[in-house]
Amino acid sequence: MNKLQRAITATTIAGVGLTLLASPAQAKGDEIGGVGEQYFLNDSFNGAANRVLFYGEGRDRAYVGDWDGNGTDTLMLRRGNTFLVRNSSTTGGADSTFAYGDPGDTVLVGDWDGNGTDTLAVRRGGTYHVKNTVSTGYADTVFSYGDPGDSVLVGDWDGDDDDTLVVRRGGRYFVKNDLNTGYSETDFYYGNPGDTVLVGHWSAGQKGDALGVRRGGTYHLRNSLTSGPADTVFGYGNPGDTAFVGDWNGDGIDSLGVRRPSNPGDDLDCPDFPTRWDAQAYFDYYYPYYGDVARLDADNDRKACEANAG
Ligand SMILES: [Ca+2]
Ligand SMILES: [Ca+2]
Ligand SMILES: [Ca+2]
Ligand SMILES: [Ca+2]
Repeated sequence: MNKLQRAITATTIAGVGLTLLASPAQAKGDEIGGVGEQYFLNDSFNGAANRVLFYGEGRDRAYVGDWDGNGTDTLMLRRGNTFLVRNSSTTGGADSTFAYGDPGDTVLVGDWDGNGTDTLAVRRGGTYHVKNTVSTGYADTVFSYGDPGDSVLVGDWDGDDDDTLVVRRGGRYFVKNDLNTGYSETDFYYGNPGDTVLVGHWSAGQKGDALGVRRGGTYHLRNSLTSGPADTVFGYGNPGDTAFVGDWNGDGIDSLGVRRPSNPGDDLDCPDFPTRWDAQAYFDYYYPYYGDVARLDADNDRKACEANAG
């Protein structure tokens, strides 16, 4: 829709060059992605989760944000256009629910007005419908940025506390620091075009949010949108995990979490599934995390219960 402003600064940062895994976007502000009802949160940059919790169902869509403005990020689940808010990072049910947008809408999370509370924006193509309260109702702000097919990241790029958008095209990022229709203000290069990129406030001294790159189970975090090597490199979880970002303990520093199904054990056998396709769906759901946990694939060709009818 809008042509983004041409290069003002072209700065290459984070010169790590490893083989890439194909992964969905897992940035702050976007849907977490992945499956599983089990969440492993880590308040520091090491390999061990210090909070493990269960929330909702494995196929729920999930988002991270500070819904009550108390300084800590927690999960929110989505079923169609119903959102289930939880305000603590512990196992339990929703604290509140509300409806917003249409079931097929793409939803982004951000603190759009800088008041300390995260709310939703609905994306329809290159147009964004921003709402500054977590409740049912009409959008407070509507603006357009970039093209309908662009991937976007949400963050506080200039450190003034409000979140805005970056359009990502391959390894190039176009920054805008307000929610008005118009051109980008700056752009820069980061990592490789195929990288999975995370957004976060990784360190106490940094101004606003910066980026991190995920390669398999290794994370390369850079504390500013400037040239240079990663400031923090560490391993977390498994390469198949879905990773996401939040400030779980409210210390102002964002860290990681991963999402994973809980292990179902070997309770089911092929005759327990109505059709082989049901068995295959079960197999495909758990295989990335636990392998053939129910032993449905006797000949190891990743086709489950081929002898079943259907
Ligand atoms: Ca909160
Ligand atoms: Ca807000
Ligand atoms: Ca900002
Ligand atoms: Ca924190």
